[in-house]
Amino acid sequence: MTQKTILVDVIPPDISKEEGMQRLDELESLVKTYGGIVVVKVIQKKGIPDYRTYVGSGKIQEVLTDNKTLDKKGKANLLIINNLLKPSQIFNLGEICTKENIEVWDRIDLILKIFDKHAKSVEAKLQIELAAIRHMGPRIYGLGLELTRQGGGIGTRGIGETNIQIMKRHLKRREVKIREKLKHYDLVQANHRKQRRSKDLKTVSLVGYTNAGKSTLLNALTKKGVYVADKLFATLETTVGQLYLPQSEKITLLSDTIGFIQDLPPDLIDAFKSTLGEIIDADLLLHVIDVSDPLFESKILVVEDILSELEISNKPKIYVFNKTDLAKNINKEAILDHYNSFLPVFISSHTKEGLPNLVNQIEKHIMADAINQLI
Ligand SMILES: Nc1nc2c(ncn2[C@@H]2O[C@H](COP(=O)(O)OP(=O)(O)OP(=O)(O)O)[C@@H](O)[C@H]2O)c(=O)[nH]1
Ligand SMILES: [Mg+2]
Repeated sequence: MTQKTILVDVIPPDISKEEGMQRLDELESLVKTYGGIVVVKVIQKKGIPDYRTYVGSGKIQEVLTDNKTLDKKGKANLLIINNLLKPSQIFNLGEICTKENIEVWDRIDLILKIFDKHAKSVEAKLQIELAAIRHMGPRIYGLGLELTRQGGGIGTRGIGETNIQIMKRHLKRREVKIREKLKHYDLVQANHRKQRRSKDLKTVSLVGYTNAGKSTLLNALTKKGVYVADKLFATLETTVGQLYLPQSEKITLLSDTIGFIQDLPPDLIDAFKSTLGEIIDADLLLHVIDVSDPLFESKILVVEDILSELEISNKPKIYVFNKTDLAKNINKEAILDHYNSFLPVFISSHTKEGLPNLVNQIEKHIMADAINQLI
């Protein structure tokens, strides 16, 4: 069944209406990637989110009442809040919305559902399951709290708590098992990387916000035919291609992996460490930026925050401003000036403009690195 979705975003009062709409547009793209349809979009400006239901309860009632007036075809069956909610807030909202046959997800639920739907490798599936346990687990523990608070009769409370204890133990055991399995993949990949190092192969990793054009760039620079789409999270796995460096006549490896997005909790990033291993071990990062996106500056900061989370913010990197064919009115001088320390280059992965210069910059870096290691 197609999910007909109501989107709600709670934003601080100082965020402009325009930025608010752009946040909702991103959420809508995520819903489309998942295969759902958006029927209503709501923004609530609120300094502090509601303690019980995150969105103010008046607002929720208003949304539900409006939904009732729609005909059967248009009625929503899913409500997504564009934020990270506390377990009790999801529980309370769920209590209100199930009466109207509407399910409630937060932003991370949606991202996890997309990953789950699109992941193919066993490794990616394990990482997603781990992330889901880390994200959903506290809801079950939180539910324990809810039941204790609400439980009238001693008997019912006892039963509720016992079930929750069983569930909690089950999830803990599953988490340990998944982590063990993932360790095996970590080892296999670490061995691959060791072998490459012994062959003196350097690795360059593409990083960036989702949809920036990382996979398109990988395809333009190597013979890999990676899946490219105007969707968020088109890539969920790591691909490594070979890049020929013409001056030194050497090969370097270029890897592409999952993109980043704002509001990813550290637990989720941690679950994906196995896929992100390639980035963590890379000799050089190419931070790919969609320069035609009006929000590109704030997206650069989101990516930098995640790199810090992964403890690799100090790795050598080149800022690659992509999609110049779509961004005719940008002020290149100002960008060059502002991001000067990250050796900014402008490219279009579509028209291939700027690619020789990018390869040149990569080669300079790799060769300088090799010379440094000799000294
Ligand atoms: N016009 C134009 N479109 C581009 C360019 N580079 C990529 N695109 C388009 O941007 C969209 C996203 O490209 P991808 O390469 O899938 O982006 P990605 O960064 O790998 O995205 P995820 O894997 O989802 O994180 C696709 O529709 C591409 O065709 C470019 O230089 N110019
Ligand atoms: Mg991709």
